[in-house]
Amino acid sequence: MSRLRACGERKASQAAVSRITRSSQARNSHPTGPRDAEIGPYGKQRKKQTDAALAQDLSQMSVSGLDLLHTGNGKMSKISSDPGEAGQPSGSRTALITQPASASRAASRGLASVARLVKLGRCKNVVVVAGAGISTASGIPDFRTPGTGLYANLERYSIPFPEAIFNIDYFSNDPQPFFSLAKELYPGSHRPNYIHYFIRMLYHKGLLLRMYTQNIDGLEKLCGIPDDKLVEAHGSFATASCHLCYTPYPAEEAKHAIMNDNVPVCTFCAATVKPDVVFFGEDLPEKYSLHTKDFPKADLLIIMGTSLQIEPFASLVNTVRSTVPRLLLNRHAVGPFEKVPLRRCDHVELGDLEDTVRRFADMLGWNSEIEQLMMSRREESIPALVSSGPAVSGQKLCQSESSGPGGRGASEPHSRLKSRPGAQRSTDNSEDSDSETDSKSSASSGHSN
Ligand code: CNA
Repeated sequence: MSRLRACGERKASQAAVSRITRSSQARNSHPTGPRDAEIGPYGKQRKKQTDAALAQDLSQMSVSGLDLLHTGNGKMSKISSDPGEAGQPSGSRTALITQPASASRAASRGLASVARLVKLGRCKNVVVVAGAGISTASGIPDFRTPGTGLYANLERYSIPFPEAIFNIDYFSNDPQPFFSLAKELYPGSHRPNYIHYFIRMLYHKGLLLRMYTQNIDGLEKLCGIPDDKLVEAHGSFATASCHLCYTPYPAEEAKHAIMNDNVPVCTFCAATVKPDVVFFGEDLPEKYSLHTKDFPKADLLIIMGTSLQIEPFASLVNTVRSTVPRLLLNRHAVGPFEKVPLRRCDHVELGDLEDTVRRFADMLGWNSEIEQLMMSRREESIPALVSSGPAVSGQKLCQSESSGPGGRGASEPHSRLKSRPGAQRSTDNSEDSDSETDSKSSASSGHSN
């Protein structure tokens, strides 16, 4: 059955699920949905408080991080229109540096409140929403951090505007900028850090309902978060396919081609193959639709290391129930956390993510367990997160404008490479292995929900 036809059938059988396409547009910072309509002044709608500790926690929530959200003139900062600064309220850096001890204490109380809720056993369905900021401690630059982010260092990719690197039309015309970036991001050369292992510990404790990541570096899987607990919303390098007709292509061969400055070419239509990383305008993986079940079920939402600038991912954070605590751990306030006053159950802890997560783990009493886990994993080799078999067909709901020449008959793919001038095709692919097996087996000691 051709992949396109298969997509059509899936579509028909999922009539209620609309296509979900990645958008390069910054999110609307106003939370949407019925939840907001219910929010009243602080304390007014507090219900079902069953113990004094919880009541105290909730009363502290509304003040967490507030001092950090104001600029010197007491007004809320605006998001800069400069893509390099997007998501960073002006003045927030100064506010962070000069914050009085009381502000710091208020923010830490927020973290402590959430830790207390976890310890009280009130958070058993934790959803984590993450972005590139969780991997900067592993040495992978994010997009938007001024100075170090990829958007500030684009000269080496020779692209006219930052988003071009993930623009499918641009890729169609010239895949080289993305392939240069892919060479840096391909799983295999970076290790998960303390933050990844903290999330893995949530899983190990039986508390992780699901992690939704925008990252494509594969470090979540590498640290042992099992596949069924992970939604890689912007795809991954684990599979590859033709960017025009979506014929699957062996991911391992695509990697070898790209790493050796060759262009992997579709055996069916001769268009360029790309790893199944979701570009702007492309559909998100089918698994993303799990959010419709997960977010209403969540009892704690932790948002880490993301500027919440990319839709539809950014809006996910607005789909938990209004009574559910949302904890933002980031260098600066983003998305709905830029609004003052904060929602009643919102907490913001600003600063370096690894420091914050270490403090959080300390409060939970998990630190030594996490360190031990990291030590044990460090002794293992890093598997490459590229499957050795052919790419899995039907990974996506259905890609947009699927009109590639001859896309209706995905035959068994064979490798065929279009060499760039002066580049040699490498044939040695023996070091790649399937990581999914690894992460599943390594995580098997944990509890699954
Ligand atoms: P982004 O827009 O670059 O935002 C990252 C956020 O994390 C910013 O708000 C930073 O301030 C914050 N941050 C970075 N480092 C730290 C730190 N050490 N401590 C605290 N906060 C920190 O990236 P998003 O994830 O929001 O954007 C989504 C894009 C980025 C996705 O489509 C990814 O594919 C893409 N991306 C992924 C990777 C990766 O896989 N590691 C790397 C670069 C870009």
